[in-house]
Formats: sequence, C-alpha cells, structure tokens
Amino acid sequence: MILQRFFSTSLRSSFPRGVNSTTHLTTKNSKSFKLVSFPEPPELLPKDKSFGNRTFARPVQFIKSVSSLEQAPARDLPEVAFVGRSNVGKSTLINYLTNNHNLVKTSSKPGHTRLLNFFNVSDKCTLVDMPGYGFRSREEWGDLIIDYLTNRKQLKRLFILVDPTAGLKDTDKQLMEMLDKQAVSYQIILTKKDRLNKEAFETSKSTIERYLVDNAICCYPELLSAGKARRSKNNTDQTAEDITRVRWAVLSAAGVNA
Ligand SMILES: Nc1nc2c(ncn2[C@@H]2O[C@H](COP(=O)(O)OP(=O)(O)OP(=O)(O)O)[C@@H](O)[C@H]2O)c(=O)[nH]1
Ligand SMILES: [Mg+2]
Repeated sequence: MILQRFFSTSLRSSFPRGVNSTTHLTTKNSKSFKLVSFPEPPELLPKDKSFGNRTFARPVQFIKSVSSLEQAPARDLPEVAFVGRSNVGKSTLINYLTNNHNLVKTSSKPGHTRLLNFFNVSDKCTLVDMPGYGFRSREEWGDLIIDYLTNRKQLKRLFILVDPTAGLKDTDKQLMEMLDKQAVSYQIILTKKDRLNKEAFETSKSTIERYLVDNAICCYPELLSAGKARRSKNNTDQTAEDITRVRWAVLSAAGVNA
C-alpha cells in the first residue's frame, strides 16, 4: 500500500521490453520457440559451494543503521540488499546466511525493521537489511527504500523476498516494474519454504515463475528459496543446500569470486 504511491501505474511507459516469454526465437528452419519457464539452474561446483559457505562462516559484522541514504556507510564495496513485504523473513534470512541467529533482530510482528541495516561480509561485500513494505509499514520507510534503490551506486543486486504462501502481491509487482524501468537487477527468494508441503511449494513457485517470465525484465532467471530446517534429515540437507545457493548468488551478484 505504501509503495503504491511511488509505483503508480501512471509511471508505466513504453520502456522497451527485454527477452521474455513473449519473445519468439526463430531458428534457421523457422521454428519458433517460446520461453515458458526459467532454465534449470546449473549445479553448483563443490568449490563454489565451499567458497560461499567459507566466506559466510567468518564473522559478519554489523556496520550501522541509517534512516536516510546520506548516512549510509561510505564504502566502495559491492552491496546486495534484501527487501520485501513486512514479515516476509528478510532479517531471518540474513541470520540464516551468516549462521548467526543473534545478528539481526527478528519478530513475528510485521514492521519490525525500521532502518537500513548494513553488514560487512569479510571486507568483500555489504549486506543490507531493509524495512518491509505493506502491512504496518510507514510512508517514510517507502521513501527510504526508494531513495536507496534509486541512488545507491554500490547496489549490485536486490533480492526480493516473497512468501510462497501469499504469492506475489501488487506491491511486489509494482516494485519490480519500477526496478525494470531503472534497470536495477533483482532476484526473487521464496521464504518460509518449511511452511508448505512440497507440492504446494512447487505450485506457488511455478505460478510466480510464470509471472516473472511473462512480465519481468531485470529479474535474474533463477528462483531461490530458504526456510527453517525441518527435522527429517533429507529436509535439513535441502535447507542447507538452499542457503548455500543463496550465499553463492549473493557473492556472485557482488562479483566476489573464489
Ligand atoms: N517457519 C518459518 N518462519 C520464518 C522463516 N523466516 C522467518 N520466519 C518468521 O517470520 C517472522 C518474521 O521474520 P523477520 O525475519 O523478522 O521478517 P522481516 O521480513 O525482517 O520483517 P520486518 O522487519 O517486520 O519487515 C518471524 O516470526 C520469523 O521467525 C522461515 O523460513 N520459516
Ligand atoms: Mg526485519
């Protein structure tokens, strides 16, 4: 609701669209192919997995919290930020990534994070936890989010978190539309995977993917996921694997290599 003011449909323009599902690729023998889903993501190499996990195994330090972009740390290191509706699990994801459940405060009450919080990862890149939009959000947080997304030069990729139980909401779509217009790269992470059974999760995932294929321009074509570890061994392995992929995505977005 808060972001609606900024992403109003009046902003729609004739911004040229990139390759998406409506693009038909024509081959020599004139066969036309329609892209209907993201390509299968490649397997991560063991060296990439271990680099990602090792980098995040070192202590990640809190740098500072700011209420305006002018106060943001003047570091030249590449930055990635986590944004999404209030209560979607942004702060929790940063704790999962850094394996430190006390690094960022989380809460079951929406609207908990009110500032931009910056974290240092091994002096290689910066993570930014952002306030949420939507329920219990405030207008000034919307302003802060927009200012950051529009003007922060260090930002390499924005990770938009989406709860697969709720699916994409209008505010998420409006945000993506704005990012597409400004050519800001973003990637979707589905949170709280543990709250759905496999079938329901896959159904929600493919609905979201279908929307992205049809509409998004600057969206990185891989849906990531994260969730609380469940008890059974297989699920725990899958949860760890999901987080490893998110770590790798963060580092590669920031251009941090082994
Ligand atoms: N079951 C489950 N609960 C989660 C998961 N991630 C977050 N939560 C819960 O969801 C609630 C909100 O989590 P936060 O990480 O504070 O969410 P946020 O997006 O940072 O919220 P705001 O700062 O208020 O915008 C908390 O009660 C978390 O414990 C998850 O993967 N699985
Ligand atoms: Mg938070």
